[in-house]
Amino acid sequence: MRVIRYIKGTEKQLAAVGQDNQVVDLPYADFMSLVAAAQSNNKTAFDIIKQISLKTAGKPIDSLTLTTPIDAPEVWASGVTYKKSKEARNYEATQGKLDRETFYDKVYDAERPEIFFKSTAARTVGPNDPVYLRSDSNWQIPEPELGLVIDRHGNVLGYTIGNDMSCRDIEGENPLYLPQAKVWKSSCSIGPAILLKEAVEDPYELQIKCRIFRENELVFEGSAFVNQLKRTLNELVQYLIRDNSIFDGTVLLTGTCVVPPNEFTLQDQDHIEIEIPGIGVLSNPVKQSETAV
Ligand code: DO4
Ligand code: MG
Repeated sequence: MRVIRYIKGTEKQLAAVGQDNQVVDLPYADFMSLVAAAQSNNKTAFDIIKQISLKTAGKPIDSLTLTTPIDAPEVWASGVTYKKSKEARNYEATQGKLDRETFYDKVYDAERPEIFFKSTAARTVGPNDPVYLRSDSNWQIPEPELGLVIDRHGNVLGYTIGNDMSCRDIEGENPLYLPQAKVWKSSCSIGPAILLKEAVEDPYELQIKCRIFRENELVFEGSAFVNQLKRTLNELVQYLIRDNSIFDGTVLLTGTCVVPPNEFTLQDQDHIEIEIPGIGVLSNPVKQSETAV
């Protein structure tokens, strides 16, 4: 069972999507209101949706204009949680020489994970919105990641897809540039749905796929499973919430495990698709930012 939002007139309408891709409107302002209503009745969001869906006829999801499933007040991200990411970061940091131990080797093995601030609601885009390229980077990639939707206590409420757009040259020049390599206008995309926690038997079995198209040709395709993660999802959440103020509906991205080849960089008008079967396909065109440097 998934939760989406779509554009209805001038509003964002919360809705549930069943296995048959039929959409039923939900009488709640947003995802956290649904969760709060469920909790005040000692139920889960899954129970409430099941009741409503049984009584209501659905409409096909393809007929709707989807938007972010939640206005996540903050998006945080985890780094170097997969071997593939460690290898890619080492390539950036050593200019391909791979001749020394780096901070990335150390953080991959350390007890404390890398957790960084990624985005705010205003910088985060949803399905079919453009993600932007920085004007001062020549080496940019999407980072397809599993996103955890959590409440203020760190309880996982559901799973979504995130794109942690990244500038490999800026981070590779100096890791202290990480905020600029990670955060700019429309550098984060989430959606298209929240797969309810109760609907997922084992999140480590989820598969993450990424496809990049240029002039309608497939120029990159890759996939991996969440079970390749070096750490547990709970460990990442526990480090995020430790001594921190976290807000209901925060999204924690869990790191990338699919990295395009080192010679690849995104271009204006490319098209990115990130798919997690069970959640859907997060599809975004790529747009060059117009700021001159
Ligand atoms: O230190 C860089 C961040 C790495 C990252 O975003 C990832 O592994 O997904
Ligand atoms: Mg990342």
